[in-house]
Amino acid sequence: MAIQRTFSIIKPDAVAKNLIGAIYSRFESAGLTILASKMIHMSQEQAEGFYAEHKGKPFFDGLVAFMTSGPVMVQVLEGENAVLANREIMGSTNPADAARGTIRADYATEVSENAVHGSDATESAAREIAYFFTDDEVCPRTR
Ligand code: DAT
Ligand code: MG
Repeated sequence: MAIQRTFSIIKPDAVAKNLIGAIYSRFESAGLTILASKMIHMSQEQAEGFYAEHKGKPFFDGLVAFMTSGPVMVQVLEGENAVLANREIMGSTNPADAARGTIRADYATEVSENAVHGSDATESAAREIAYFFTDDEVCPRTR
């Protein structure tokens, strides 16, 4: 195992439900350290670019509409095996399939509005972090 960084979004549904603090608490309790964080309201172009891998799928337009429907929190998380660790605490894409106690099981009900995003690999994590953060916005712990 190694220390990794991953990229996370608290999606518009969870922000609207005032769940930012509850979800940040899940990250920290799981040993994931927040190295960067900001609230943004994504433009259509930003959301389309972020989800480019899904362009052409039947849910793409709805996904972009949802992700631009309200503000989101974007963050960089760091920790042991962070990519997988974050995916584990998120739960399955469809909240109906998500394991008990995961973020999606507890805070989402629809596959189309599933509370959080998390990178699926170290390569996508690096790309996604660079998509939303400059190097000087990411603050490694010094103590
Ligand atoms: P994940 O977010 O778990 O990585 P994904 O990359 O397959 O899942 O899909 C990205 C997002 O697209 C997902 O969080 C919600 C939406 N999505 C995926 N499959 C969907 C579907 N069948 N219907 C509606 N939205 C879907
Ligand atoms: Mg994905």
